Amino acid sequence: MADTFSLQRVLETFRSSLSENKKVYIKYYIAGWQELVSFMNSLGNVFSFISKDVVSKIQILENFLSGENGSYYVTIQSMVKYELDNDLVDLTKRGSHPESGCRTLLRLHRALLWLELFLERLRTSTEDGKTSVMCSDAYNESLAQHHPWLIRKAVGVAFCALPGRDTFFNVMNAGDHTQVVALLGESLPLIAEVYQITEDLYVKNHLLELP
Ligand code: 1PW
Repeated sequence: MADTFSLQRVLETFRSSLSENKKVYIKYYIAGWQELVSFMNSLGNVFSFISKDVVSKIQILENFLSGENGSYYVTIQSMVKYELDNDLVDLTKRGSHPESGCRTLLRLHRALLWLELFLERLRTSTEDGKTSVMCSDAYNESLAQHHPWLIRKAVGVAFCALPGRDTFFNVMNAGDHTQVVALLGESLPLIAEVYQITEDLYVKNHLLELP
């Protein structure tokens, strides 16, 4: 991971996460999140409680991937099959498998919808658009319904500290505004596809409400 964030790299990583036969590679999925974490960190301390949680989720998945059963964790599809076949998932309440790969990835998956909605708003925003509003609208439409009141409040405070649209575009390191917008237009369908494949898999296996 390089020091400076680049939107291009995030998108390339998510692109690499999709195999030809529509499997999602966990290695690249979490690498994409790692890039986003470096981005959040560059936005200041107010985001550190958000990035800390994402970092710990990335770490859990990385540990599975590099552990003795790592070969089952290569794709999201193989992980779901392996964990379900071997009763490694707490399905209704947290018990002996509180940090399964399935429930951990579900948290990132829900956050990915937020990201998708937010980037879509940013892409179609006009010069006077406020990033804090785009962020919180996207949040309220997605992740917020999975968060308790206290977290929603804290996330709301963090959003208020977001830099303006211009700074945001610059931090993304992807050229001028037109280029950023073009890059977003090209890549959002990709993030949406990764999201949808995961969503379908989780629906099919009744995993969307994992505790
Ligand atoms: C500026 C663009 C950045 C996009 C990053 C999106 C990341 C959103 C993560 C929000 C995390 C808020 C604090 C943590 C909350 C956890 O309780 C929650 N985690 C997530 C990722 O939603 C649920 O995890 P848990 O408590 O069930 O282990």
